[in-house]
Amino acid sequence: MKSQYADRSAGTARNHHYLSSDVYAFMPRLVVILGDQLSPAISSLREIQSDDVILMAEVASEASYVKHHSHKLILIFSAMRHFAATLQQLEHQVLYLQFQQHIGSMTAAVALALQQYPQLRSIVVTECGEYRLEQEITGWAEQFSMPVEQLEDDRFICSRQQFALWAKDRQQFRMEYFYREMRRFTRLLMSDHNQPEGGKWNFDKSNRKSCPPDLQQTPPLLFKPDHITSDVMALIEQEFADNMGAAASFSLAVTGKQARQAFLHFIEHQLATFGDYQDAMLMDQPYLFHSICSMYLNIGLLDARWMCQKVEQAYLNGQVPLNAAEGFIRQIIGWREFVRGLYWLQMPEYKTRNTLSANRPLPAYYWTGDTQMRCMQQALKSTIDHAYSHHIHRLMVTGNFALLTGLEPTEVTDWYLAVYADAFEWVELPNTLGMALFADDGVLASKPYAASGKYIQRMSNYCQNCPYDVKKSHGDKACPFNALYWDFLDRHTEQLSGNARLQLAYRQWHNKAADEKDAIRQHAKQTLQQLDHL
Ligand code: DLZ
Ligand code: SF4
Repeated sequence: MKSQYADRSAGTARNHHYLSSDVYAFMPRLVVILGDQLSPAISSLREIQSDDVILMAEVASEASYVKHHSHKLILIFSAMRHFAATLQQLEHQVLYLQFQQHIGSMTAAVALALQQYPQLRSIVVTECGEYRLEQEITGWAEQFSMPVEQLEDDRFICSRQQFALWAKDRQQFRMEYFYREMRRFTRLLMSDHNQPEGGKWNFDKSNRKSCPPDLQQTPPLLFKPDHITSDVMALIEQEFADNMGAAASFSLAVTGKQARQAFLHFIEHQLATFGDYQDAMLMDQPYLFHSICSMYLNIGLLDARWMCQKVEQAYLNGQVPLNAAEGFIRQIIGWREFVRGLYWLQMPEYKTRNTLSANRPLPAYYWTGDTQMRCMQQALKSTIDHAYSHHIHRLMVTGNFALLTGLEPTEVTDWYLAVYADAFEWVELPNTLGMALFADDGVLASKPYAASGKYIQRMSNYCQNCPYDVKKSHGDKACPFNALYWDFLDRHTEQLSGNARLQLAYRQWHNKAADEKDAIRQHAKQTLQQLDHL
């Protein structure tokens, strides 16, 4: 099966809406590579010439715009250092500025580079992943009086412009329709007659089994730190002592080669089972059958097309079932591309949204994990220990709790951006503000992902290990999620009761006896008052 997108990845993608002039084509350039652009085939490196200088810099502003988890900092700095070493081996001129050199920002790093190499005449960078930094980069042309070329980031399959075209004239953006177009475009899991493999586009309903606690699991491939990583671990331990996470337990991949090994290990040992148990949660099993590769993909150590082709091959070879292959590919060419498109389409206004007027501060235990609620404690423990928790922890436990309790969106989104090794704003913001908090008035999700303890009970074995009682909605030791869920619906009746997908839930609420409703409201009120002490 030939994929049409494979050809596109081999071409060059030059984004002409920024300054670009042939006059500068033969003059030495400063090529800036950011910490999440560690891909040998990235557009900014594709036409590199011998007298160009590559700049990579560990800078204070990027390392502290949120209080990043220490593993995220180690991952990015160590992977940057390994990538720079590879570029140097390929005999490129690389100016690498380490954190110890106290460079304040990417702009300060560029200023230093231009001072050190006065022969440079223009700046080239692949478009970055956050609006905040894009604004900074856009100021360079004026500040340094030279052309700045921002190239398309064609590591993504759908460009920002293509997404805008898709979105034009649509009232609603639904991932499912976007995903179908991406399947047709990439030809992944498509029959020769342009029909989806297995006769269905989406096997989501076959991805929701709860997991037997004794099911055999193979852990993900982890890596012993080499001397470069060990140096970075010591640096982060010293300079970011207050940040979440123990630097000493860092064991992620830091090179493309390691990341590919980790992904192939996932295909061999976990993917077949991943399909069924994508949404399951188990006590002290943070990984289950997930790939733990999103952080590698998002900093450029893995290539999305390569990953999808490997997964498709595993299906075609009979190694994994269709619900697993389709479920994985949907995450990459569906959700991942979709949220990125929406982010750029709607920034900067998107970040200011707060549809449900949520205004409560984030409870302290989001940073410490110190809570009695077993589900929250497990999701937070995984976050603190590994800078990782899987999508159902993020959406249906910590995210659901933030939605039900009305936590202020910026506090929540800054937290997600800080604590996950794979979090960059293009992916984190739509997932948190839109999907988890429903703060964007349904642009991303067709209904709020609000759920009571019943959902968590169905998908995990947490409730049987929890001091709260999942069967109770009020009274002593009642599961906080239950009263909060009904109270959430009640509080937002005006805004949400018209939503077609919430009709059943509202009917159930209205059918409750008046004194039961009052007891639930009262319990929710108390719970909200004690939010920091649950
Ligand atoms: C996230 C991050 C961190 C922590 N540190 C750096 C850094 O020191 N230097 C750098 O070039 N990039 C870093 N990054 C990644 C950038 O913040 C990233 O490019 C933006 O988040 C936009 O995608
Ligand atoms: Fe979470 Fe409630 Fe279950 Fe406890 S009983 S684990 S708080 S859902």
